[in-house]
Amino acid sequence: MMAEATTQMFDRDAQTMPVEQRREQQQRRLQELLARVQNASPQHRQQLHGIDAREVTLDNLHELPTVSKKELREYYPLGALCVERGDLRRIHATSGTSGRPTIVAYTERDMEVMGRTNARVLDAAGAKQGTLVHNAYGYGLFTGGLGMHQGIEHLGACTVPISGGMTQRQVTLIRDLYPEILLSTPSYAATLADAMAHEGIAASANSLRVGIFGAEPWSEGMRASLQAGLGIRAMDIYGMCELQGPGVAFESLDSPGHMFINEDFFYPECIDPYTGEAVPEGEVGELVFTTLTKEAVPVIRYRTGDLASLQRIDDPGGRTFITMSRIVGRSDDMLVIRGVNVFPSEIEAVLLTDDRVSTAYTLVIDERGNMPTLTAVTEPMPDVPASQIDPMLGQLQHALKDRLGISCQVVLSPPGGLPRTEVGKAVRVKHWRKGEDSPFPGLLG
Ligand code: DLL
Repeated sequence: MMAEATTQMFDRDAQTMPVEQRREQQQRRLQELLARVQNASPQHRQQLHGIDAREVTLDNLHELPTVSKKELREYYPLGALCVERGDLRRIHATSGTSGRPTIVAYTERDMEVMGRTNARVLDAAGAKQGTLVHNAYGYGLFTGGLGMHQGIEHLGACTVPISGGMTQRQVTLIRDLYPEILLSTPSYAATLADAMAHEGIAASANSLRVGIFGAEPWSEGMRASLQAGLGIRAMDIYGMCELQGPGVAFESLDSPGHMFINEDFFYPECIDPYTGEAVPEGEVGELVFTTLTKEAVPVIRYRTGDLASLQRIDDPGGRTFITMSRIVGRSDDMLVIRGVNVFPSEIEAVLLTDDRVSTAYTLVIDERGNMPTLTAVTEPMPDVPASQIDPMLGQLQHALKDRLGISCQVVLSPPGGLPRTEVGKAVRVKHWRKGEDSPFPGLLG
């Protein structure tokens, strides 16, 4: 399967283009973009004020101001639009925690890029014309479902557009239709794995070969759990609505741990989130992207808030795109517990390397006292003997202290007692504030 995916690579010329030649293409696209958008919207006019677009190159791009989600929100709903409304073909949005959603829009060409980049993602996972793909990303305003759908159709594969939720029906359809590829958030894939185990369907007995998981943070521990629980290769996909949706970067079967960035469309930089300076290759910083060809709502130096590192690798499959690591955290997800910075994904990484606990967990930050404290609520697997529970808790707490540098209490809920993701993204962190009831009555407080 691997060799075939390599020899018959979809969009091979673009994916294997020599780096220097691609840089020229990026340079050309950057200049076209700047010339096109400079006066096309109030957002772009403000961001590019006083800048001579003809002088901007990939080498001095870092001197342009960045733009953040907060700044884009000021142009809600379509104040950053750079084309006529009549040229739009689709609108997506994210719910947004601050009340105002982020609206994104696409022209026909933007849709074509969405299809093409996601066809690359699927191809890198071994999909071909006719491959059956079970698409459990949410359909609707969220970009996941329809964005991947676009890629499946572009590749000529076949979709089961099931969306999220109704897990029982999903298990039945996977059993009856024999899809080879599963698309979903990692937390929903865990829900499906639990449901299949509950039905007595062994991991080796289902038809799935590969899962392409993203849209929320996950860890290598989760990867191992999903691979074992579903009998698949679990691959990472990264994206965000402001850039397009899914399909910004993807792993291939040959490149676990490295996601190729579709950098002919999304030009990446990695900066120190505090100073804004570029960080050296291989070091973790905040990802910043410029959408080189986007027409409807292009972004220039968009600060994603996502922390990862960039690295050029020698890809056995021949792709020449720069790669990014797994997302290690978001600058705004960082918990500061007694002065120590902690990312929820670090805690997941520790919990899920222990296969005596399930993939369901919730972190509770107890903020009722002067000093916040951290508790991880998880579940033992049903087959863990009672005599092992106490030693297991001790080992987990020890491993967490080792990794995080602060204490994290571990509390067990009865097997199956924690909420499972059904639709949307997993909510892993709960803040317990003064005057509020315990988020887990009977277990905490
Ligand atoms: O989540 C787009 C998407 C759909 C990506 C399907 C992958 C698959 P948003 O709803 O705008 O878009 O959320 C974007 O989700 O800034 C990251 O913080 C997070 N995220 C996305 N992919 C990953 C990943 C879609 N593979 C935000 N690992 C991003 C960790 C991810 N976090």
